[in-house]
Amino acid sequence: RSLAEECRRTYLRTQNWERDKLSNYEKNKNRNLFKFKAYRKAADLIKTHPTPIKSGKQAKEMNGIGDKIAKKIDEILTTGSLKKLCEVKQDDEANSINELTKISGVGPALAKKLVSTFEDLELRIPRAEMLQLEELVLSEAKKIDPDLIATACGSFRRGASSSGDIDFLLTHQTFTEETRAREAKSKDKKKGNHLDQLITRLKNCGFITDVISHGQLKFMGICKLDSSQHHRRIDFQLIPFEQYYCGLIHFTGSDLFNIYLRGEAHKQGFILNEYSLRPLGSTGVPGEPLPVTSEEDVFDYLGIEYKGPTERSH
Ligand code: DCP
Ligand code: MG
Ligand code: MN
Repeated sequence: RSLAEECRRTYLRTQNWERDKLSNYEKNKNRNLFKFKAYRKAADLIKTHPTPIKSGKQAKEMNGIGDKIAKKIDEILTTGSLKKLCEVKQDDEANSINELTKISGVGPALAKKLVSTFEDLELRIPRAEMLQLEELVLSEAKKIDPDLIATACGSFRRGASSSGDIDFLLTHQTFTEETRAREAKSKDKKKGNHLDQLITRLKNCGFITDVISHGQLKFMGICKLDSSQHHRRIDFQLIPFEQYYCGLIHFTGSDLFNIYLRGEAHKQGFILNEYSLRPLGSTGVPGEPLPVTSEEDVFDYLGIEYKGPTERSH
């Protein structure tokens, strides 16, 4: 491609970007699809018009350009700029929303929510509120099935006086790795697994306010205890029963404790991760996962004195 062609393309790209500014602003920040379409249509009409537009009045003769846009065209033609466009460019909130919508899976509604709750999500959660959050989730889990196992992990489980978010792990004696694999293949997802059922309940009671992502085994979202409280980040993971206690150790942390414990495992000829504890063969190839039905089991295999969650903060 010639340099001239590159310049032309770059010019068109920036022109398009400017052209989309007002329409994207209406779409993403104000959720006003009517204005979004109106601006986009007007911009297209002017761009494809065979001769340059000389006045708002002339533009108004075209189908799709009304009074308000005609006025803006006059403003641009007489002053060389547009006040509203300058304001939009300086609107940090609108710019943040626009940037977030570039992430796949993040639409304008979620982007707007994330920006409006950003200050909330920066705040730490006092332990007293964590205890209430835990109680609410556990009571909903119990209503689905009294045998559903749910544990609030992370810094909360280590006894921290405040936490950055809520990390919940879920399992059931009947939810094995085999069940998980079968469910992943099955097309019948109508009823939903225990994770789906719990999320549905927590949405229905108004606790979960937003979804960031929701997969077969992992949910990430935003919750709120009641109107007097802040929005909080909450994660759920559904874990096959055989892997639950290795998962519990992993998601209880701290991250530094995990590094320490994995290092110890290595020294003893094992490999420990968030799913399993496996012996390493003489060639360094991991064997089958060892049966683990409690956190203590892991420490026992390693010949290390058991450390409770509150002793794992560093
Ligand atoms: N974890 C880990 N390594 C990472 C990230 C996480 O081992 N890089 C594990 C240990 C953490 C747990 O997952 O304790 C939960 O992750 P969080 O980021 O939620 O960390 P905490 O709950 O410990 O702290 P916070 O209070 O900030 O949420
Ligand atoms: Mg956490
Ligand atoms: Mn977390």
